[in-house]
Amino acid sequence: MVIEMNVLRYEKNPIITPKDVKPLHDGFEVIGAFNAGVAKYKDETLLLLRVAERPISHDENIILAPVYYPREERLEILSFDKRDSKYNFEDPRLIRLSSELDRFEYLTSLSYIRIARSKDGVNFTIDDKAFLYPFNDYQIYGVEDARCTQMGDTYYITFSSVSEKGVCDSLVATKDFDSYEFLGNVFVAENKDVVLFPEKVNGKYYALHRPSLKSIGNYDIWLASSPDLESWGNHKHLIGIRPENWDSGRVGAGLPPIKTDEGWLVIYHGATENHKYCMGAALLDLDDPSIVLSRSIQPILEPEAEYEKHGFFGEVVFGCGGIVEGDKLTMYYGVSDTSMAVCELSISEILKRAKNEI
Ligand code: MAN
Repeated sequence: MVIEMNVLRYEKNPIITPKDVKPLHDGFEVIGAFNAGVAKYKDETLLLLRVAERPISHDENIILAPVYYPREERLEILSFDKRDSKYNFEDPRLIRLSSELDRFEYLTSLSYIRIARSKDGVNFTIDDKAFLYPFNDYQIYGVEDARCTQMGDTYYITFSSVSEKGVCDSLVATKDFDSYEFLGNVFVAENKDVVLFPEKVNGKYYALHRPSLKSIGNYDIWLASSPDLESWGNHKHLIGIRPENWDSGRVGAGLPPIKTDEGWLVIYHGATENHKYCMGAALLDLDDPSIVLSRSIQPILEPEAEYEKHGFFGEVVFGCGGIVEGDKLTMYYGVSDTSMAVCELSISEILKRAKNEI
């Protein structure tokens, strides 16, 4: 018997919407403030928002694509005619060649990471400037989907860097959420959803990552370890897609793994082939995270509320971080590639679901 999970969605949801964010670029509109990494810093909750800005098109037949060249600090706006059959514009996020629908040529928005700060975890003030704005050649189409893992007084932030070279994963470290140190592109393209464990296991750092395979294999979660956070190896396949399930199309790590008495609790996203995104849970062995102890058959969160079902790209809940206090997980999650929402869940209940006891 499947018992409903107790998911307490906040009444104020969505807590941050594009309207709350002032565009950084003249002639642009903010179309998304979503998929935020989360940090507890001093007495504040910080959301590392993915802000997506799009050049405003004044002609309904014209689709624009922004590209930013950091070396020259130059923003270029490319223009495409919707009637040009060489291109396909069906997915609002992308511009694709009609002859190659399994890849994209350009994105219709430029994403960067901007910080929202709050003392109560619900009412946020958004910084006037970007925290992470494209700063190298691997990021000319933007930086996306930050995850933040605290170790001591240092916060490590992983994110996707997008360019014509592919989507790779980059790492920066900060102690003050003002400046940061770039530690490199830690996972080669094409890869997404890199999430660091909050402590070493048997003397090594660990990360979950998601290669996006093209010739054979699926969009599955892998595990890697590192002596120094910069060079990663010992890759192991960890959590695969499950045909006919809510995670049949792709899976990817969500929040930094949570240490519990029963194991590392991994809260990940899974999507169907039709791009409906839910969140689910798996449990890894504390001493050897390459051992999957169990995995939820049912999701822990799925798109149900209006703001989760409708938006720029609907039917998406996408959690990248949360705050744990005792048994309570306050999970912040992107909704419909548009806004941020928050809910409270019980860790012990998630563990039960991960073990398929509820
Ligand atoms: C996917 C989506 C987009 C994202 C691109 C590049 O198509 O997640 O939102 O911009 O990949 O990462």
